[in-house]
Amino acid sequence: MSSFELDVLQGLKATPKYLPSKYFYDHKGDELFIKIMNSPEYYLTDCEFEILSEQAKDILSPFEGLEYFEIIELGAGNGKKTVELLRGLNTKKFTYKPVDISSNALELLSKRLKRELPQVRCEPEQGEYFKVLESLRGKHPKLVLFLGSNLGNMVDERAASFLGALSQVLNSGDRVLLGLDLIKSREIVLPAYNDKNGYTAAFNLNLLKRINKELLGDFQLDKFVHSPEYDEVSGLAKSYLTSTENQVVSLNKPGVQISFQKGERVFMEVSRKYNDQILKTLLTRTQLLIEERFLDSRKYFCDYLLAR
Ligand code: AVJ
Repeated sequence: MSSFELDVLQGLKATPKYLPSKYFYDHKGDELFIKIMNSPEYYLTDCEFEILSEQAKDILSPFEGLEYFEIIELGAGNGKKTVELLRGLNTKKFTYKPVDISSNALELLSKRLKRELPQVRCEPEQGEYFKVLESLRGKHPKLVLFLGSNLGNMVDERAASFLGALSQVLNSGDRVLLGLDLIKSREIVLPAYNDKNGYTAAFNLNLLKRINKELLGDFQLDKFVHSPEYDEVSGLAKSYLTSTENQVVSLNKPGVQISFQKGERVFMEVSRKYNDQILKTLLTRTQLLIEERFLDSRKYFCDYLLAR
């Protein structure tokens, strides 16, 4: 059984039901995520783009005097923001190693880099963050980029263990640039996860489509609605798909039937919002310290420079 099949089965048999958001990113999912990032409601990308393009020099200053270093990007996506950061650098001095779960996204990124920064040495690697960590060990000084509030898709416990594992493969003096969306009012956050064009709804429903295709399922997409929620005290944004009626769905690949009650929700994704305190708690059992904060002009988003 593939891990997709196992994970889907486990999630749909659980109470309450859930599906892992890491499976959003098939070809169609990548396309929809780019549409989300380009939506006016999705402020995260604009904020981080502003930070990286206007403060690149300050962000990279710890690496200024070095002869050679590596820039590793976890969950690189299409690299639009990263190009801004790399633009000012002397290309002989570093190698850029983007890592992403989507080989499709890595291809788009390589093309963008060839077009916009043809001199940059780029060594892409396809894989899951947790699984590629070991391969990061090495003696060259490193800057690890983990941008876009990608950490927010992990529940706190998992985020803490991820940061711990990351810290363990780094050497003293290495840095992490961690891009995190900050806690703010629901008037700003909720629309980012419920855009008017319906790209976010389609992004969530696309996972049901993927299950239909790859696990021979018969989900009827018009019988589920996207229902996001956000609690501005805890900073947790969550997405659900809610069943609009009592129904039974078959997955012919594992050969199971799953019943849904009218109004029953399938938990799809957490997008955590942060503040200093939450980050410090996640860092307690790591050897990483907050060295600097880089904010956008609206103070919606923060790129934290962490030092090991
Ligand atoms: C990929 C984690 C940055 O949670 O904001 C966007 C994914 N999901 N809209 C986020 C996402 C729905 C996104 N990150």
